[in-house]
Amino acid sequence: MIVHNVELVISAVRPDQYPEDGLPEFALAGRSNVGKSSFINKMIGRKSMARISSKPGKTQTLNFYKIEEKLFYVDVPGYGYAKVSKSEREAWGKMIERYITDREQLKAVIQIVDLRHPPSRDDINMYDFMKHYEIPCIIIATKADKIPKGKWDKHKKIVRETLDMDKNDPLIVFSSETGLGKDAAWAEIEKRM
Ligand SMILES: Nc1nc2c(ncn2[C@@H]2O[C@H](COP(=O)(O)OP(=O)(O)OP(=O)(O)O)[C@@H](O)[C@H]2O)c(=O)[nH]1
Ligand SMILES: [Mg+2]
Repeated sequence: MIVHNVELVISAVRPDQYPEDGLPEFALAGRSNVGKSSFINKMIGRKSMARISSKPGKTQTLNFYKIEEKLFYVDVPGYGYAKVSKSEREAWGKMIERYITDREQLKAVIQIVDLRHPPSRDDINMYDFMKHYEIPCIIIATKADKIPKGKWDKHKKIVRETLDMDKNDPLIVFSSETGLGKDAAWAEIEKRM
């Protein structure tokens, strides 16, 4: 998709603030600092529409980006950020859980993992959570530019095995630096709109 129009419609913390357009929504999930906001920016061809962290934990609300009046990307705060308190973590969990499990417009969760490292315990829990609620998911293994091309397949296999991925779920090697995987990711998204 070639994107001309992007609008941050709302930064929501509660369901009554979610947009009411009825457009399909695609939510980003992943560890804090893994590259969720950078993924959105690359997909829409903007340098800094979604806020990129210099510090982890930057995204605190559900940020609904409307793309071409056709879909929303929902940027979600990352999990596993060590410096948040237990009560903040619980509030985060409730907000995300409510959105993911109750939202009719949610067509898929785009789970971002770091291609360089095996998925963490939190990554595995997130994936299991989606399987439990039967939420369609697209797995993006990002920061591919940081490892040599010759190692991508090996790392991809580790991601698939560690998450114990359903063989029908797509796993796309991606880079927000180079744009690798962008067309493949759009194809998976457009299929689910
Ligand atoms: N080399 C490289 N760096 C990346 C890539 N994607 C993200 N980064 C860097 O990783 C850092 C975190 O990126 P963000 O997109 O802010 O991560 P996030 O998942 O949105 O983080 P939170 O909002 O804190 O959960 C930034 O310094 C990015 O520039 C990538 O594909 N390649
Ligand atoms: Mg972010």
